[in-house]
Amino acid sequence: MHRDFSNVCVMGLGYIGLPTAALIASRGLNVLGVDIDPSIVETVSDGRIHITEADLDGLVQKGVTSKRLTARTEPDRADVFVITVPTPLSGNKKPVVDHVFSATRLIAPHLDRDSLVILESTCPIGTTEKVRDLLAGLRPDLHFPGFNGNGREADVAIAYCPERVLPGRILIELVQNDRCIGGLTPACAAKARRFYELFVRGQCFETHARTAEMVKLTENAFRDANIAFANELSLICDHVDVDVWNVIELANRHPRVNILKPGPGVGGHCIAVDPWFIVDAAPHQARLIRASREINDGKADYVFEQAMAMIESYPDREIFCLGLSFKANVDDLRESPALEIAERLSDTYPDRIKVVEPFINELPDKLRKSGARKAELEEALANPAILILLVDHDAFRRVPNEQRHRAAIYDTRGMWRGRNEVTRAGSPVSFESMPT
Ligand code: SAJ
Repeated sequence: MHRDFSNVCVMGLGYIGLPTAALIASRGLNVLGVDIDPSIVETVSDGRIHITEADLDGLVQKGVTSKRLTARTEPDRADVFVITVPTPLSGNKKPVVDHVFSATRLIAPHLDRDSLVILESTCPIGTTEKVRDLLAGLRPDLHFPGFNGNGREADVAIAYCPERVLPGRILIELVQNDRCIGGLTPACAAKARRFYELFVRGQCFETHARTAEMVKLTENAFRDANIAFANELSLICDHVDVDVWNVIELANRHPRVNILKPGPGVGGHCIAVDPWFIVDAAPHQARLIRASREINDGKADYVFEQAMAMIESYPDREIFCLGLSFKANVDDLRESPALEIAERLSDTYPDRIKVVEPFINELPDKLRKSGARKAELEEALANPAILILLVDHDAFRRVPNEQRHRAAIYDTRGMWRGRNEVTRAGSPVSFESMPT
């Protein structure tokens, strides 16, 4: 069954590429992981990992030891090429697809009759067709899907199959989640599906590449809009002096209401980014999607201002920011609102900000240069300090009420709502006057 797909080349060994490569290798296929960064290639070749993700270290080590997983800076001949490279946003909120096209150029010389090319990176609508056009230009000796081949079957199959795994649960979700398989032609989709069925237990749904591209963007824009609702609600509740957490808890008892959690904003390389791809493609139509992005980005500004107000009311206290990552229990700082808020506070109060972040060893340069210092949780709890809780890491959740009741707390995640505390998503509250 593996014959068509026995050699797989995964282009990009990041948060998606590396777990995907290791998982495929664990199913008995030979996987070459390719990354342009030699330090990543060296780390993976040693059987180690450069990111934090549950159970990934063991799987990579096993893959490398069994020689099923190798890593290099250049691709080689393979039956399947899976492109999992980043597609960031430019400063003016336009998708940057350059990495996809350079990965495409790199694989072009290694394509053969019967090769399968799969694009997994989040992309603007039409990118899979552009990948095909680029390959067709580079390999005039091969026939590509959707080009006039005078009735001849395409030599190379091309499909768009977006990843949809949640950081922190990547290995579980790579196997369990349903997949959307978008072929440039039905034959491409059918072939890509056979490949995914080697390691996916969820259902695989075949569709057109353009539809699959839109599905991926839709999923993240949907979540962004839902979080924007919660964030806007938190501002409204602060304004009318009502506890938003209580409102959400009670509203969610309605059988058809399920409000997400407000926070300091939305981060990560997906939800904070992908909706802009839709806005870029349809600026006049994507009004709610744009507004959601603006509401979620604006929440970080609001939290920064509220934190400043709290710091001004406790001028003599030490200030601790709890958490920097974009969400709980990960080490990923990309687009993190917590990082942005900590940086802005440290710029405003140089040499005064201490940061507790159990998932990283060193503070990012910008924070260090403004005099911020890394601290342990115990230090933050030792004396009555200002605690600005930015990330809902489990380590923070476990702090008992009696260890924090003397602190001035700004709980942006609604995590420390206890018997003795009134916490808001927006305004700072709490504290030393609370009974023990
Ligand atoms: N957040 C809130 N309130 C909530 C839920 C999340 O403020 O109620 C914040 C988080 O703190 C974080 C951000 O939103 O800053 C995004 O976190 P997330 O856990 O919602 O999503 P990601 O970015 O880790 O992963 C998303 C997922 N997409 C959806 O749930 C629709 C994942 O399935 C995708 O594979 C991933 O994006 C991706 O790679 O596109």
